[in-house]
Amino acid sequence: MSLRQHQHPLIQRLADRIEQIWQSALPLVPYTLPEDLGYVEGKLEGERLTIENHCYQAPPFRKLHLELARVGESLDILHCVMFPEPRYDLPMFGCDLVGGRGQISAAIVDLSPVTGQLPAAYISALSALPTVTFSQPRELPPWGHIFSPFCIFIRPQGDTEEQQFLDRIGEYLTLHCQLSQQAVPTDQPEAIIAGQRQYCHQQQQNDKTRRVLEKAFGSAWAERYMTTVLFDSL
Ligand code: BLA
Repeated sequence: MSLRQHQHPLIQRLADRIEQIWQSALPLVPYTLPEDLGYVEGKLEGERLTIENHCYQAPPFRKLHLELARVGESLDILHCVMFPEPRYDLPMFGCDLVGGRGQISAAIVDLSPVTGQLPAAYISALSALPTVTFSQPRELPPWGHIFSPFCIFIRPQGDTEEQQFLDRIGEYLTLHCQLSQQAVPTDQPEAIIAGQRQYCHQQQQNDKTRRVLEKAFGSAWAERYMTTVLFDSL
């Protein structure tokens, strides 16, 4: 039984959209996660947490990760990160949708640079997208200085904004798949490796994610999951 069919409709649609764009733009091959971490269920003091991972590889990405999660009967999560190979100075595509019972409370998408600034081709392509405005922007947490000026972090209001957010993610992702295919490798990956490490280190400071995982699986498991599956650095 697929978790997706039971999740918030925006999460289902976004998961479908991400996979559809990946399949049409990239030559995907399966990526094997540590064996016990593909599909996991946990229950300690809190509610049951179910996690379903979809993981691939395709040049020039070392890992494409789409994760669907459900806490209890009501909290639904979509998490997606694309990790470029370290020889490519490409941004990290990341998005996270958190919500349930009809309302998405957090919707974030970004193409985050790892060596200071986004490549010029990304800046011009992102700047050329038509402007969209959302009525309830949210403030980034202190660890969020890793995100680019193109980061969108909102609480979407109503069907129109949900659709606009979905479309904007599709645009970021399509553009990223296209531009990544033209990227030229460097023979000096040190700065890129350091940048990806910093990105992952900052994401690991997200206490809201950590707390959900700790409540269901305990703190050692949460630490291992955050550092090997969600944000593994090189
Ligand atoms: C917020 N992430 C959250 C929240 C929860 C989770 C419960 C709080 C929702 C809210 O404030 O309305 C939980 N997210 C999870 C869990 C997983 C997950 C359990 O992915 C995985 C199993 N988070 C990411 C990525 C980004 C991200 C890739 O995983 C961005 C590219 C961002 N999530 C992010 C941010 C917040 C958030 C910025 C708000 C944090 C805050 O307000 O402190």
